[in-house]
Amino acid sequence: MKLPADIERLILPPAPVGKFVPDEYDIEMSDLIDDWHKADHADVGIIGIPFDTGVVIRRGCRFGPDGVRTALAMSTSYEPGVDVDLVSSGIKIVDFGNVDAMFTDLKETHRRVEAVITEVYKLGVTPLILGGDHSLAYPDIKALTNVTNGNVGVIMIDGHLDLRISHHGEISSGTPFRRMLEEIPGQPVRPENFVEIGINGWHNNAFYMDYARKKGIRVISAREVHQRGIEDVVDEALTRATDGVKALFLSFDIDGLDMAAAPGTCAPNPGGLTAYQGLEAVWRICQHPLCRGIDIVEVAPPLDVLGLTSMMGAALAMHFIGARAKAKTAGGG
Ligand SMILES: [Mn+2]
Repeated sequence: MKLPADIERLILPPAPVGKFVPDEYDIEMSDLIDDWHKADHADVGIIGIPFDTGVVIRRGCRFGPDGVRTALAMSTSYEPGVDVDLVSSGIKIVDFGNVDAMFTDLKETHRRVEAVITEVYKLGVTPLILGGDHSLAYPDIKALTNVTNGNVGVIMIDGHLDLRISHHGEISSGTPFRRMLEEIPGQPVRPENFVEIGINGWHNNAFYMDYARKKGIRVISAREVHQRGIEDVVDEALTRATDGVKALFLSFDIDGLDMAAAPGTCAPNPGGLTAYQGLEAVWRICQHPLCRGIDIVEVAPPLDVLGLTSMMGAALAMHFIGARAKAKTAGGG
């Protein structure tokens, strides 16, 4: 595959996913990730964005992409619960590396992210984006609208609404979805195609919840997920988000999970989704035939405990790859 030269200059080679205590019958992720330069095509392309200037609380998620890649080294090709084997599915995975982020310039970083991911979409590759802070969801989703001419549905998993107008006049990790609804020129995401899952905790405010309600955004709290079950909630979210759209994007903020599953993040939450609920949401949402990408954001290795949050991020990434493998075998694509 080939990217335009001005785009290739914006990405830095990834730290390779290493080998990890291999059994002769294990196929590890290091065996399954191809060099993108040499690959003819790929189904899934990993892209890291080591950037956390949008964080207003505790920084550290600029180290997220390489934290998750390190944890991916412990992953193999098969998961018994979903019974998918990546090898027999024939799914092709590449790693494009990390976007060359500028810590001192959020808008320039967003411009680079949008440019790189737009070109990845033009190659027909489904991006697996590793953040980085949640401000990046805006350029991630804008890139998809660039290639679909709008008509994108979005499901977001998060502890927080992320619908702020601004933080003291600036773009932050609290503003991406307000921007997605109001600022994508000519082709913003329609509120009725946007669903938030997992919102919880005394870090939100009624003003922005009112905005969500008035706009017609469906907000499903973590409490509602615990009471109804993730399966039912995902069914509802998929019905809403895919109604009349050409493509679906999942934005997964690791702080939508309970702090037991994701302690290493800028704003950990008691009462968030369980690890199972997060994994099951990815599994169900990302098998959808319209699914065109995911970002997994706010994994902050310097704030982590025993590397658990990086492992959680890697497990979500593997469930995404597994779901795309399942979709590929189901759809014959
Ligand atoms: Mn968020």
